[in-house]
Amino acid sequence: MLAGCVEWPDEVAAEYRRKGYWRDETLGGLLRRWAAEYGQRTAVVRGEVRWSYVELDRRADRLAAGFAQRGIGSGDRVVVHLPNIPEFVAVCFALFRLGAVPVFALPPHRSAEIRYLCEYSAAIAYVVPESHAKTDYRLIAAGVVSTVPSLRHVFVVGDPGEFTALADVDAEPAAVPEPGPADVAFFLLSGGTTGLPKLIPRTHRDYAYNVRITADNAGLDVDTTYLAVLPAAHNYALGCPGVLGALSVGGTVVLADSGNPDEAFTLIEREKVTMSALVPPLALLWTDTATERDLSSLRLVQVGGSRFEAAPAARFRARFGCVLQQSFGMAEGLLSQTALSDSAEVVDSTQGLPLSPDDEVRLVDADADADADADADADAADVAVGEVGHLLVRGPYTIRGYYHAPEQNQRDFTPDGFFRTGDLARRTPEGRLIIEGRVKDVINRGGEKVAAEEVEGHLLAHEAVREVAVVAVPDAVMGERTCAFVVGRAAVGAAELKEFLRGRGLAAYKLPDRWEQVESLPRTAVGKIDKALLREQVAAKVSRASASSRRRRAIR
Ligand code: OOB
Repeated sequence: MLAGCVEWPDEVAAEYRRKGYWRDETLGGLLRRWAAEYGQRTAVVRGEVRWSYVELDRRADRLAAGFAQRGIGSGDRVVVHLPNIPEFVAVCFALFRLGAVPVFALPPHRSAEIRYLCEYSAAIAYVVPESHAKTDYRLIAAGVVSTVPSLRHVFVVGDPGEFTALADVDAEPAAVPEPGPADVAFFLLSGGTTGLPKLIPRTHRDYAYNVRITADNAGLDVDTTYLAVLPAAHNYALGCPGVLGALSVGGTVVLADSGNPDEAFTLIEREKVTMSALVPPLALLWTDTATERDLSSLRLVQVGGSRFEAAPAARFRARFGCVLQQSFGMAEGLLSQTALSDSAEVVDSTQGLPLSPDDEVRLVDADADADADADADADAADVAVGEVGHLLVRGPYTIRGYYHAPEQNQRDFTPDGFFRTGDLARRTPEGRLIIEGRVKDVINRGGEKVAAEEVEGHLLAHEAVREVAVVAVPDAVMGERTCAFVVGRAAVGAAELKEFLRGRGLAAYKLPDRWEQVESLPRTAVGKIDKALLREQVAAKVSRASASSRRRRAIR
């Protein structure tokens, strides 16, 4: 295993193998098997581009040979920053086959996130599109390359400018030493629990299992056409069951740029899409968008990433007449989803059951661990059925530690290996989970995670900012948005601070939606910033404002 990663204990690993969860397979090897089995069936579609399984397999081999020629091999980290295009899939499998390790950046990330990921992972290569969403990614690359010494290659899909065209990374397939099932296949980015987001090492065998159980639970088969509207670089659309799940059963993956109903509905009609996965704001948008398109092929839609309330869930089912599957998941591992056979009531109001019989889920007294102390959790009592507790988990596809993060691991994992998710949940008598909130310092902006400390750190770099606290404010569509409370040394406006954050290369979704200029920040008894109070204050303000605007509308 890669240095800096935490392994499952030997006896636990042996048990997971004995039970057949972990098999002697790698993700690169699986594609070889799928290509042999599904040959000329369509694997990947984007616009006019259609690749069969054989074609995808061949491209992965040629790319792998090309990467190998350039010195990329086993254990090397490669930051992959691609939107939903076929090259994303080919690059992933090429790297999997070499045992090189993709680090999955999300399309909206900008130079601040990319520099951090490259430095953290000591990446030797960075893969970008020429441009996407009106942004020239070669400019991001140019800025990052000049400051990250480990970066030796930049590969560009499209016109490479000063860099190397991915199209030129092409060579006759050659035998390369392949990784083993226990090796790290790729790194996902955590949404953050405390501090800056961490890298999550997922191994070939644990992720192959992740894909298998989610594909099973969603009933995928060769007739599945999966529409990827969320970034394929995110766990949800990558393998829960997502792109890899659809490929694992001989289905077809249709790659979309976004969940925009115009684009998505057109693709559903044209490609006879049977399944997709959405975050709640997109599910609301789809529900409320009238269309003449024929969407009758749609059989299953998963919704997750943030809380999907019962009322919009019921409306969604009524509108599309398809099965809805609530998904609660995390890049660190655990997945809990409703089943295809669950009643409407269960689907609308729970996040279903953890998917593996060996997912060990604990709900512990959340007050006992208010100070985020892992040792406290290990001793904390489990709450009674139906009561809300802090969700801890351990299992065959949940990591035992973040990459190179001993201090964070001390906080986020109990001594006996449970991951402290930072989520608050309760359990029904049948064991179904209902996610009730969270203790981690993260804002869940409609499924996009914003680590408060990350944004605060950037704001504190502004000379006029003395103190700052970023908290969640409730929002009807997004669930939550971000609010920054700022104590200034000098007068400084929201517009200037936003521009400042953009200038530092922060992804747009992390820019605070709302700003509150204050004289000071409230403190708790131990002197920490009282974020709970700030959240209450801004929530009350927002609700007063919306009540008075409702009154104004009523009077008119
Ligand atoms: C998914 O993964 P991440 O890593 O972006 O975010 C994980 C966190 C969870 O710890 C929880 O706080 C929140 O997102 N979350 C939900 C939720 N699903 C995720 N909160 C409430 N209700 C839900 N249904 O978001 C993710 C990964 C795989 C599948 C689905 C979602």
